[in-house]
Amino acid sequence: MSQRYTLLLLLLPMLMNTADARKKGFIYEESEVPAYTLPDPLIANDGSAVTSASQWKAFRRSEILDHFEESVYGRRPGKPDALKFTVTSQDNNALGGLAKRKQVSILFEGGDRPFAVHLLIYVPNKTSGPVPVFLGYNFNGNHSIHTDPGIDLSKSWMRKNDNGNKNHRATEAARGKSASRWPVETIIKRGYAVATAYYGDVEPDHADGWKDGIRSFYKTDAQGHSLKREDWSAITAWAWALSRIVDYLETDSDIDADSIALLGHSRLGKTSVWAGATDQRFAITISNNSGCGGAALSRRSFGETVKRINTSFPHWFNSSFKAFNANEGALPVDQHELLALIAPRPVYVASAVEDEWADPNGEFLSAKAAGAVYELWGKQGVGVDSQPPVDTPVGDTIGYHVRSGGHNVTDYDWEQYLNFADRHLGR
Ligand code: GTR
Repeated sequence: MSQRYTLLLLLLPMLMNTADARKKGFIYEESEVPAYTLPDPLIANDGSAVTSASQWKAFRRSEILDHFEESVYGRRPGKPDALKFTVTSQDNNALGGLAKRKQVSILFEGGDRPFAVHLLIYVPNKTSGPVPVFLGYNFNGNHSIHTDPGIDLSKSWMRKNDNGNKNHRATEAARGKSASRWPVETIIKRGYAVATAYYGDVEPDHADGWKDGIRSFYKTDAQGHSLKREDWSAITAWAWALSRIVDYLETDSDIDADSIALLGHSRLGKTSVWAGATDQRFAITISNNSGCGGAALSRRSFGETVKRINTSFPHWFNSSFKAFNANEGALPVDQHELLALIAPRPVYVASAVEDEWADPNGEFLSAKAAGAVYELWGKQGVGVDSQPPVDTPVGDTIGYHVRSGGHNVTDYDWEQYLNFADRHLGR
C-alpha cells in the first residue's frame, strides 16, 4: 500500500466529519421538497382576514397558540402557587473576579416528593444595577458549561455516558466539557449575566423520563384540574420550567427581568421557541439549529420529518402530533406561526450550513414567513427574499444567519446573539 494511500485512509474519517452525515431515506435536495401551501397566520379560524395588531392580540394569537397546544406540544399547566427559591451558594469573586456566581434551587411543592431545578448564574461585577441576562438550558449539567470548580456537580440522570459521565451520572471529569458552547467570560464582558439550568432536572430525556420528571410530580394543574402526562409533553415540561426560572429571575435584584434573552440549541432550541411563544416575559428568543419541531417548516419534510422525530423521540411532542406522521399538510399550523407567536418581540433564527438534518433553508423560510405578523406592528423581519450567503447575518426584528460548519453552538453564533441583544435591548 503506498504511503499516500495510507495517509488518505487515515484522514478519511476526519474529512467525513466535516459534514453532518446524510441519513438514508430523507430529503436533502430542494428539488425533492414536495409542493406545499403554508397556513396563513393572518387568516383567522373563521376565514376572516386579520389586519391589525389589536386583532392579533384580541383573538388570533390565542387561536394559533391553541392549535400548537392541541396538535403539537400539549398544554401548559399554569403557574403553581407554591414555588420556593433558595440561594445555595454565592461567590462574589468568581472567574478571577469578573463575576458573581450564584447557585439557586427552584423548589417545586405540592407533589409526592422533593423536586428541584438548579440554576447557575454569573453576574458581571463591572456593572451597576440590574443587568440583562442570557438564559438557556444546558445538555449535560451546569458543571459542563465551565471548568469553574465552584459549580455544583449535577446529581441528575445524564443521557449519554461520554464526556465524563458514567452510569448516567456526572463525574468530576465532566466539568467544562460543553464550555465551547458557553463563552461565559465574553458574555460577561459584554455586560450580560448568564443563567443556565440542566434540562434533565425537569424531565430526563428518554421515553420513560416523565416518571422521574415534573410530569409525574404534578397530578393537577394550577387551577386544580387533573393533569396527565399525555396532556403535556417533554418539550412543554422543559419550556414551562423555563417560565418558572423567569419567576425566580423576577425576584433577583441583580437581573433586569425585562431583558431576558432566551436561547437554546437543537432540541433545546425547539424548547426555547415554544417557551418564547407561550411566555411574553422573554424579551428575545433565540433558536440555534432547532430544526424539525422548532423553527423549520414541517411541510417541507427536508431532513428530519415529523414521522421520524415522533418515532425517535416519542416523548417530545404530544400524542396528537403523531397523527401528522407523513401527513404534514394536515397540520392546522406550521412552524412559521410558532415564530409569529413571539411577535412583536425580537426573535433570532440561526442555522448551520452542514446541519442539513435541521433544514437550514426551511428555518430561513419560516423566519421569513413569520415577518407578515411582525409587519402588523410596522416591524421588519428578515428583510431579504432568499436565504443569505453563509456567515452573513440579516434581519431586523427577526434575525437570521446560516453559519459555516455543522450542528453546534459556536463563538460566531454568540457574537451575533450579543450584537442582536445590544441592538434590541438598547445596550
Ligand atoms: C437529533 C434530533 C434533532 C435534534 C438533535 C439534538 O437526534 O433528530 O431533532 O433535536 O437530536 O437535540 O441534538
